Amino acid sequence: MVHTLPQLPYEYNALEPFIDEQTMRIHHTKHHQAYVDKLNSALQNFPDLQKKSVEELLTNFKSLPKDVQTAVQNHGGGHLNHSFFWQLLKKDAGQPVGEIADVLNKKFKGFERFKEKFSAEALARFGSGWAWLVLDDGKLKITSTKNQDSPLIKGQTPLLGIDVWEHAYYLKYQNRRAEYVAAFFNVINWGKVNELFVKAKAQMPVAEVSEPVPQQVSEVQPSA
Ligand code: MN3
Repeated sequence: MVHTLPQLPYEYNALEPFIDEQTMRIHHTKHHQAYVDKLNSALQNFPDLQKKSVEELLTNFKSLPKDVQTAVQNHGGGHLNHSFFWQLLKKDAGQPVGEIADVLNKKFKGFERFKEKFSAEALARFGSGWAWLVLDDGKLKITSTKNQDSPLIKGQTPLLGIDVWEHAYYLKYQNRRAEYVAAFFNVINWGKVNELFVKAKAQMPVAEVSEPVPQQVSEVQPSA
């Protein structure tokens, strides 16, 4: 497949004043587009790999030919991370909703504590990278990655992520990453985060995020 730049589900100015229009426009049409183009070019000599989605490429990263691994890690990761990031942002976003709200409260002893820990992770990531909320072996975890490394490479399922490359905030916030991270909390699409959580939870044996269920036979019962 030829990888393409996904459209944003909102206007470039939708996230003002928290993330400015110019940053969104350049981030999407220049930075994200460059990851897409470089991924396509890296896969030119690998017809088998061209059939795979970027999720498949990253999930099976270790089985890829050595000479394409770095390109997939950087540009495949860049393409996937940004595609993910755009969906997680929303105009007029509110507080966490649904199951993820309960689980964050329980796990981090309140949403404010979660916010502190997630922000601290985003500030501690030295240089370029991302901070994440992931499901790792059924457990919620706050973590970060360098450059464009995707949590998928480590077998983790991302639920929320913040791009802390300077290109994501420099025009408006310059060196003030902490202000950008604080602003990010005004534009998180918690409905989407919850949807990802519910989907990921259904696909894995969950140790921590739900009470143990003796036998999950009820899952296969028809609903009507
Ligand atoms: Mn970026």
